[in-house]
Order: sequence, then C-alpha cells, then structure tokens
Amino acid sequence: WVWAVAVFAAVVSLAVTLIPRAGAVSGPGPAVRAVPGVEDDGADCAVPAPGPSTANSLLPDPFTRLDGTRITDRSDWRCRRAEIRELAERSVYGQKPARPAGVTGTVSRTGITVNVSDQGRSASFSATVDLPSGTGPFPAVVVLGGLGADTATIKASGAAVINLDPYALGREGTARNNKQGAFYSIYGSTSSTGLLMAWSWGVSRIIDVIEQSDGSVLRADATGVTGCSRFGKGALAAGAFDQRIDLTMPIESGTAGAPVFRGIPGESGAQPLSSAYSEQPWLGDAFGPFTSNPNTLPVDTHQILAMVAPRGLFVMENPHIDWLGARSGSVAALGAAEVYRALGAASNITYWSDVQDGTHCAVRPEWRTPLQQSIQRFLLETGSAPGAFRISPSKAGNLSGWRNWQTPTLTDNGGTGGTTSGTTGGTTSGTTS
Ligand code: MCU
Repeated sequence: WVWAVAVFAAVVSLAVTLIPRAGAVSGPGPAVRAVPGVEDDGADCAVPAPGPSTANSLLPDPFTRLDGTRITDRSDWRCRRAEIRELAERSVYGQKPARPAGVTGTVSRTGITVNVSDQGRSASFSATVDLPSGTGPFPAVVVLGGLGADTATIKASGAAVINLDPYALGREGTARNNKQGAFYSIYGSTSSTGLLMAWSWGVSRIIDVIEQSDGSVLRADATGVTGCSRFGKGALAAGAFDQRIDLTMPIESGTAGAPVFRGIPGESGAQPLSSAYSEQPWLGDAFGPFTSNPNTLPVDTHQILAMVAPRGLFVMENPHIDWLGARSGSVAALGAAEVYRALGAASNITYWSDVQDGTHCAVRPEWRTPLQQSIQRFLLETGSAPGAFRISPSKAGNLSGWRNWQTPTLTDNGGTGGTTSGTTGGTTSGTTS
C-alpha cells in the first residue's frame, strides 16, 4: 500500500535545510578507493565474542570497541568496523559467508554470468549489462531490482549499469524456514541469513567475476551499488559488507534500510520493525526478538552506514511518505557522518531527502547532479563529491537527542583503515545547489 500512499503524498516541499559540513578537513584527505580484491578487509582482525548486550535507548557509540576502549587513530576504524560487522551479522542480517572457493563466470558487453560452488553445492545466476557510450573499460553500478534508479544519469556520467534481479539470489514470498534462490541453494533453505544479505552476497559474486575477467569491458576497481525501497535496503547491505564497492546509494530504503531501528517506534507512520521483519524474510532470523525492543540491539543503522566509511555514500530519502521513516533515516546519516568526519572524509557522505515529488521511487531532478558528481568522484576519480546534507525540514531528526558520545579527534598515523592509495578525499564544504 506504500504505492497508494505515494499517490496522495504532498508534492510541495518546504524550505531547504542545509547543514554546512563544519569540521570537514581541507587539503589532502584520506584515500577513498576501496582495497582492490578485498571484500572483507577486516577478516584478520581479532574480534572478541560479543557479550550479552545491555539495553541502551540511545545510539551505540561507533567509536568504542567491544572491550570498552575507544579508537584513537584513523587506521583503527578497519578493525572497529570488523566488530560492527560481526554484531550486524549476528543481530540484524545473518551471516555473510566468506568468498566461496569456486566462483567462475563471464563478462560481456551485454551480460554477466556467475557460477558459484561452495560446500559441495553449486548455483548460477546472471545479470544484464548496459554500457554507456565510449570505448571502456567502464566503471559499473549494480542496480538491484530496477526500481527507481536513474540509469540514464548513471550512463551519462560514464558508468555502466549492471541490472541484477535480487530474487535470483533470494526470493520473496517464502517462509523463513524455506528460503529459496541461488544463495539458499548453496547455504540451505533453512539458513538464518536474510534476503538482504543474500542479495548483498550476489553483488559480491558479480564483482568476483568482473575481477577475474580480462578487464576489457568493466573495471573491477570501480563499482557502485544502488536500489530503491526494498532494494535500497539491499543496496545498503551490499555496500556495508563488501569493501570493494566504492559507492553505495540506497534510495527510499525505509525500515531495515537506512533509518535507525531505535527511532522507528517513535516515528509516526513509519513501518514498524515487526512489520518489516514479517513482511518478507529481508532481515536475518536473529532480528526477531529485537522487533519489540530495539534498545537491546548491539548496533544500529548509523553504524551500518558507517561501515561504508570512508568510501562514497549517497543516501536518498523521501519525506512525503511516513512509512519510509525518513526522520529516523536522517538520524542514521547524521550519526554516520560523525564517523566520516573523524576519518577526515566528511564530504564522502551525502544525504538528500529534500525532494518535491512524493511518488515512491520516482526518478528525481534533485538527485541528478549529486548522482553524477558521486559517480565522477568515486568511480571515475574526477571532480569533487557533493558532500551535501539536504534534509527535508518535515523529516529532520536531531542527532544530539540520540547520543551520549562525542566524536573523537583521531590521529592519522596509520592511514585510513580499509583503503589504499588513490584519490584524495574531502573538500571543505557542502553544496548549496
Ligand atoms: C520501503 O520498502 C518497502 C517497504 O518496506 C514495504 O513495506 C512495502 O511493501 O514495499 C516497499 C517497497 O519495496 O516498495 C517497492
């Protein structure tokens, strides 16, 4: 029924909120390129077994480790991220298996095929490729589920579009104990891993195949991911759990996407946690107990967004449909922006909910320029990131009411965790356009 709501949603937006990016560094910033070939760049980190989590009505501190100490250097983020990853897998999404032993496939100018074998089982899936004009090789943006992505702008900006049907990886409409699709053909129909992580795993396997190709069509070192609505939830999971993805762009993702879980019960009209958990098996089975009490979650989505840091992140939201929880979405992005700021990469996160058209998953003129800038910056390494926070006044959350931690000033002795050489990050201020 969210579609029906969209039709009646207000289309006149209010005045613009522009939050200047105070605290952004100037001069050479951190590298923003993902580590080539490293999906889980914290696999070597010693992550202690998390203890039982205590109730916390505020957002957990992204900078405090499981052992209670706080990170002090930007390079510490890599292993702190590994802790957040572990908590997010255990409590929110379910486990993402390590890269399987057997991944093969083909990349052509029109499509990608993927064959995976692991644990004695195998499965295949495919995606279509839509190249921009020019000769290539091209960077690529994986579009999950087709909905809402501005593929014309993606291509006009110089990136290929890889259209992936998420349901090939994990179908909807099945019971939690009978999950279906390529992921579950390998890991079992009773896997406790939810559909969002199955979709995310599919994106990772596509990148594996691009890496193995001769590189004449698509560049493996310049990939993005996007999707709208349920596929926006999946796009966020893809970018958070694969450090090879340079640009993550969830659109109107709603509950189980960007919005902080802790904010949902108090946000009028937002899709309840129990509804998102039961509508489809998007979330992992382990999320069940938290639907009635998100305060006991050991993580929240500000940290899941921050797993993307310092890579490119462009969060798009729709303030006209209450169901989409955009106020809680703004709180998540503001919380994640604190991590970006601490890493000296403040301009690598953009949040934009100040849009006119209330239609769910519409292609919007407001997002065209920041989309183009994001592709150019993070996939083609030209120009500068939008680095904007354009929060609709009608759905503007307040981070200060949601935290009791302060953002540390991190030293920069060990490089920024999780990235290698490449372009420099951060420009100084947000956009006013
Ligand atoms: C925002 O994403 C979902 C939402 O969680 C569902 O409740 C609704 O049915 O569908 C939305 C969606 O995916 O729309 C395409």
